[in-house]
Amino acid sequence: MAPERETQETLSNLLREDRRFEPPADLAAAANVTAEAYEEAARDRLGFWERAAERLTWAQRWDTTLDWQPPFAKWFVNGKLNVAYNCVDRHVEAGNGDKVAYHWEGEPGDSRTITYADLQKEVSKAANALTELGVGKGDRVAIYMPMIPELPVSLLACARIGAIHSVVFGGFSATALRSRIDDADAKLVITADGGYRRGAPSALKPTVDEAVKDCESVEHVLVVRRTGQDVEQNERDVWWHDVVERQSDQHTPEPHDAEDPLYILYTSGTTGKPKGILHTTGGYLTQASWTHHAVFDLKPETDIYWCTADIGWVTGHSYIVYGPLANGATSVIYEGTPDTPHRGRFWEIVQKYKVTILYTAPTAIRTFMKWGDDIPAKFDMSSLRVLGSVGEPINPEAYVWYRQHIGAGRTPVVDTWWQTETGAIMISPLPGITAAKPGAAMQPLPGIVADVIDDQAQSVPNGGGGFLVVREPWPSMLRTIWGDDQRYIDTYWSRFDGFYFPGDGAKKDEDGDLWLLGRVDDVMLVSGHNISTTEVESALVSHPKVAEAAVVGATDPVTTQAIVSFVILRGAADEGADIAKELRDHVAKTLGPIAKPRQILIVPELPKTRSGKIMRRLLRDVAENRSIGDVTTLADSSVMNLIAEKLPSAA
Ligand code: 6R9
Repeated sequence: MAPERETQETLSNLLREDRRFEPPADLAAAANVTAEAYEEAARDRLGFWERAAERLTWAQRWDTTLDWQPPFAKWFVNGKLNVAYNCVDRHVEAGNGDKVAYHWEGEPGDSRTITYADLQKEVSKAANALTELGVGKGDRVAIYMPMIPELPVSLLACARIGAIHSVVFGGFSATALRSRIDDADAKLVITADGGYRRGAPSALKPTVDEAVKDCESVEHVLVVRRTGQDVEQNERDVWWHDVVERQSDQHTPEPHDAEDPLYILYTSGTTGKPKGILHTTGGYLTQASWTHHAVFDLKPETDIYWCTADIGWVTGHSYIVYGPLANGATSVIYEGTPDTPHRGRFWEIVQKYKVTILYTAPTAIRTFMKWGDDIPAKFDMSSLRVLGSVGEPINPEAYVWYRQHIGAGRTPVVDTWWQTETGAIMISPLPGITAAKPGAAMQPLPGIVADVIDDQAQSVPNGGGGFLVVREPWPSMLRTIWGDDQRYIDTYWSRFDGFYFPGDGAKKDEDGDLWLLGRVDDVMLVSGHNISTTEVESALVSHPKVAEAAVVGATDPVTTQAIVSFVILRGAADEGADIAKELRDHVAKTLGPIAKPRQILIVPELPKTRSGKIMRRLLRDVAENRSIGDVTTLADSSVMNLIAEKLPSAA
């Protein structure tokens, strides 16, 4: 047997999952999108995206739908539209000015209700202020803010005047912020004195002060007062309440070209300098809004939608700001953490606003599992009708727990695969159509052509595993890496000629449905078998005592790599003397002896990026007794010490 074949079979034969969840009949009967959408898109892919684009309001219709000079795409060529007009003004003009755009919930318990008419005024004032500060079309604006209403207002104000925003997550250091300001040559930084996190004000302004020191491109720093903390007043600083509040609340949005840049968002990747992912106007908004309408079955008149991500990540850009607003949705925005002031905070918010659609991440779901079933059980969450997941592969056990304990066993769960680079959801079940399998992203959305290929770039048969690729351009695809076309080509389009390679492994099951297996860099090689970290982690999480698990391959003289697992136990679970043996045997029984971990370490926390993804690279350093590498993208750097302390008790 050739090694590649063996690889595929190993990948495909590990985890077996037979559970299926049919869509609820009432949801299916009234769904926004029916199975015909797949046929329609298969017959005429570009026509399908044209109809999706027609959901938006264009000042001038495009003349060519797609201009594809691989790997550079232009969508809706010569079309003109204004993103802020589409997200705000057109809803007011349609008579929906009194409709709530955002129910904003501050961490300390303060709240604000912002209607579409309010948003139109706020965005207009902010757009006028940006103009007064000398920001014009094509200029870059760095935004470093807590999750307060002025954050989406800032994005929309930039979009309105055609300035390019670059949001930097509020947890990043001054060095990280500075390198992003420099790379984009930003003219303005918008920030706040601070935000609330874990029950206390957390300062942001000092980080900005440090970042912009001696930085020539930045002309002004616009500061929102949120916490009332003391801030240093520098020459370039201006207060939001001085400059924005006195502006006129009238502003005429100019149409921009469909291919004018909308934003840059930096993604760190695994190594090297952060990549400034560039998104443009018409195609991005088309796919962000269509996917939000389709994947969440959004009914703008009745739904209350809540995406728990931070706007600092792409999920917040596409599914808190642009998608939902383009669709006229009513959304919830929450400023703080899920455990402040108590571990039921999310469920209290669901109950308070009668949230119907909830979109969160596997890392959060596994944390809630760890905290215990009794917490969500205390709240009335009968309003929920669709649940979503994004950010990492969702382990089948976490999926089933989410459906059961948050969705009362009624709600479909959509596992949505996509990236900063893809701009919008690419692979996902559709809640009124798909009989979903826990842990599977299922099928590419209508209009998306994705596949799993082997290292010879051949499509793998059902039952096979390999590399996920996208075969055709899509409207919300990144256009390039800011200022570095060559890196764009090298990173995404060079591994397989003519295909976009996102860097993820995947398998096709016997029905041809897709299962994401994590980053290909994380795949382990054990005695000649490729084993995915995701599958071993899912096997561990399927044990009743386990809340979370991270698995890495550590160099081993006999087996090339050996599986080392880091495990967090569930709240009430008792370690017991033989827990390591119990878990090793459980993995062997679930996946087969080849996947049995050499070592199981019980740890209190796992190292995660600030967006909640497990950093296996650091765990590999631990497993191979190396000094620990670069921890600057880690959310909490003390975690590595907690893990190191656990090493002597290694099983
Ligand atoms: C939206 C977002 C992208 C990477 C991606 C993949 C992982 C995201 C996933 C998933 C399995 C899912 N990922 N969603 N893996 N199933 N449903 O997270 O963007 O921060 O750029 O990360 O996240 O590895 O390549 P981004």
